[in-house]
Amino acid sequence: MLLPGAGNVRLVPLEEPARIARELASHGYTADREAITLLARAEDTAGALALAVEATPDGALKLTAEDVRDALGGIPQGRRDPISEEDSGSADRKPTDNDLDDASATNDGTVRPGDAGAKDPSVSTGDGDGISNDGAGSSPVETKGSSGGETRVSGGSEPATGVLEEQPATPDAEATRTADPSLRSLDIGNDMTGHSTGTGEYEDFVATFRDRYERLAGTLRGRVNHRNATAIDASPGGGDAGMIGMISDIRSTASGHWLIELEDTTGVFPCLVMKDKDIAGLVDELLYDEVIGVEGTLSDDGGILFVDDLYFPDVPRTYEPSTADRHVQAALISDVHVGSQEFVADAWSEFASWLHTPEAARIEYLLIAGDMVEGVGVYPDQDEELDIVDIFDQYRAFSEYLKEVPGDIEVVMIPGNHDAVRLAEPQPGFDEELREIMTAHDARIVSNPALVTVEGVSVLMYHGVSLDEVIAELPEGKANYDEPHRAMYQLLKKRHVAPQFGGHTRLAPESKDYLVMDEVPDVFHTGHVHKLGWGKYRNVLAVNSGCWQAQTAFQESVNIDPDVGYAPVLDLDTLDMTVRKFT
Ligand code: D5M
Ligand code: FE
Ligand code: ZN
Repeated sequence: MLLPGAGNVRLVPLEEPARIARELASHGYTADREAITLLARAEDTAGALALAVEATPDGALKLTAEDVRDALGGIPQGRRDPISEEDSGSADRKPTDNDLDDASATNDGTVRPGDAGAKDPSVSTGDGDGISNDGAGSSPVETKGSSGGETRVSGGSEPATGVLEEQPATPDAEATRTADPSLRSLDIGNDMTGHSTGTGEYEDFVATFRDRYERLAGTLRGRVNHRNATAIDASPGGGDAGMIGMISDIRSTASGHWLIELEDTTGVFPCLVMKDKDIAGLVDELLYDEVIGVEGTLSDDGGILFVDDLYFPDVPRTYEPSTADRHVQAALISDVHVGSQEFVADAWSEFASWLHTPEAARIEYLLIAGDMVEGVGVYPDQDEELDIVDIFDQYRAFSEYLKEVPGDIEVVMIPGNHDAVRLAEPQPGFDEELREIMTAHDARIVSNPALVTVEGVSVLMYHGVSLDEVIAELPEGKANYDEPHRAMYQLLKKRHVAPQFGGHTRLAPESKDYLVMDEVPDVFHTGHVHKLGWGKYRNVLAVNSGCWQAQTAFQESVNIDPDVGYAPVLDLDTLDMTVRKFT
């Protein structure tokens, strides 16, 4: 199969790179895309492969383009084409006759690598930096990609119906995969791996919640005219009052108003939201243990605060996300579930193959938001659907699949609820034994959640177990499985990835609450609910990334229809999203 839209340009068949990658994987290697491209284009691929493997230094895990060139030496590279010339365009390559021809035909070496927007005017390049709505009302319809093409959404605002643009799968013919590691930057923040302090004692939880309160209250202090619970309690009735607190209880009164108990470090104070107030419409999105601010008036006896205004820590309306200063992309995926009978290996391999094509040349980062494997004993009767029953074997198999991904892509992984780390959040990154199994890619293995800054763009990666809870607790219109990004908006508003304690989401006590969003992320990336959905909340891109596991028996029983085999690709320089479907 040729790449669609390749025209008269001869490209490597899509299957070829993955086949080579698998072959190399069977020898224990992962490989740079450039190395694989060179092998694929060698006249005798099999022979070149064998030579390259032989020539690779003992103990090396990664086959580089340099290794391949060294191994191939004088072997003529008869199947090269202009794109491959650019593909192999590292400065220190050994030129061949073909190289020279191609160089003169296509590229003087000064052209800025391909810009999809420039190639195809129908593609939005994300010029709109406008502030999108706050997630209420207009919901995006862009929750489905299309088979065999890509779906683009502009980087500006949360799109209304019809803003989707279906893209023919035109290769970015100018793309030069520079893959220059010196241009890359990847920083990890909020990684609690190796820093767990909690012993599970009651006092530890107190410390965690105090820390949560202090930090989230900090985001509200400037906006809310507040006093602490004890001070309000001591004041005479009447007059204005405001408080910042953690919600310890919410209940409706006999007359249909809402009584919210707010707790701070000094005590608890009852606040009443009258049912006829506008803000009463916000009560149904409140969760226990989130931090909010209120302002209003005290009752005559001073015993209750009548709420007029309610504040969330929230994302500032004027928030301006950072962008990369070069055209580089990250693929955002999750929920691979290797080891499950429903893991869709074909879709995965098609995705991995595609990553080797020029179209994907800009993808230099792969972020995986948890559930690498299916795990064991995660849900009742799960074992009946296991393809691989041993957890370590599952990670071994996952590692093999990961080897199909180009070796020059930086991989970042956080765990999910199916992974072999503690279930309570924050979850530390994989332990040594699992890292040992997954060494092939030298992936960055960090905690769930973690703040991953890629070329200046901060991506909050969180697996997403709390999304089930948000969806269960909030009305359908504010959070549902078909629009998982809307549930994510709620977490952004609360500036916390898993506010509610004691429910579905298990929380671990730590001296610091790692689940607080101290900083507003530029991108919020989750998975878990196995649905694809994305949109912008006050300029923050929320992406829930679908899965690689077909519907399980349980999901069928509760009507969860998973979005399988989608790869959302983020332009780091514009924060535009492209979604590609693999089946
Ligand atoms: O969960 C994928 C989605 O399906 C997530 O929304 C939870 C839900 N799910 C799946 N299996 C179960 C069972 N057995 N009970 C409750 N909810 C379930 P993931 O954890 O990624 O498999
Ligand atoms: Fe999952
Ligand atoms: Zn999950």
